[in-house]
Amino acid sequence: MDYKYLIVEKKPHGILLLTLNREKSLNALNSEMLKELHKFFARVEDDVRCIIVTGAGKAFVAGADIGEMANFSASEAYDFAKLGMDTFMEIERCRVPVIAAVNGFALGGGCEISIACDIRLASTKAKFGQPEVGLGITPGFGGTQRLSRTIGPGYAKELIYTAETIDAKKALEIGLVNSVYEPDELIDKALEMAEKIARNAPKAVEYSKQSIVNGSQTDIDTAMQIEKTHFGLCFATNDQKEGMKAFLNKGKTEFKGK
Ligand code: CO8
Repeated sequence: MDYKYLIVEKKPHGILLLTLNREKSLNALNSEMLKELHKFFARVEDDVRCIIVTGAGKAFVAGADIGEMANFSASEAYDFAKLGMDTFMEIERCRVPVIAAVNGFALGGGCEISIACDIRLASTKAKFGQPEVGLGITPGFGGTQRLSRTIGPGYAKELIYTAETIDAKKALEIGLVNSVYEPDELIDKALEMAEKIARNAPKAVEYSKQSIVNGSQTDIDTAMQIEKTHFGLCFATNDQKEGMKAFLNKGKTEFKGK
């Protein structure tokens, strides 16, 4: 499939490297790019095991496109927020883990897309922030909800109310990113992590993701029920049988995803 703003590279072990590519505007998200992203995440093929998202040039994503938003009516703004939210929900609910390799500015919608991903790795050049209130708007692509759930309400409120930008070191300190790497190491480190994920039983990884994502949005009893259901479903897979047999025979297995 051809995209105007997305570069999709197939890497070994079922890994896709997705580069957001609107470099002249620091990969700012316009409607067209959001629609492409929605399409991409809604159609992840069966042989894919992990997706890495990064940005072309010096930015990851410098936010939603301010030029496009500037003259929105309230209803156009609502529709744009809905498009962004639906798109990021596709990422959050994507069958396979999604790693954000944050290479530079991740501001506003850029920070929001990173927190819709499962894991964030950052380059030392990454900068995070929710500058919206400085533009007279609120975060609108899920930031008020996902940021609190990722780093807790205290830091989320500080970032959103002050509109301040933080560097990668501070992002690591507050748990917004898992690790920080030199810029030229970032993609290799993300690929390394993706390969580790890809070597494990695909259905077990998928069910784990569903348990974490769906369980975090409900009460503890329902969440435990979700985990039990997924745990049980693993025992209907061949990979569970082969994986445990290989352990007991002190061997190894190549998981098939079935
Ligand atoms: N939208 C549109 N264009 C942008 C954006 C953006 N978010 N960010 C950068 N650009 C453009 C610049 O206008 C510039 O274009 P040109 O070359 O034509 O003048 C080009 O990218 C390069 O940018 P700069 O020259 O400004 O580069 P600097 O290195 O000097 O600065 C910054 C980089 C600090 C990232 C700066 O560009 C900046 O502050 N950008 C805006 C960041 C921002 O405020 N982002 C939040 C936007 S609001 C948002 O994301 C809300 C999400 C929810 C929306 C819900 C809708 C209802």
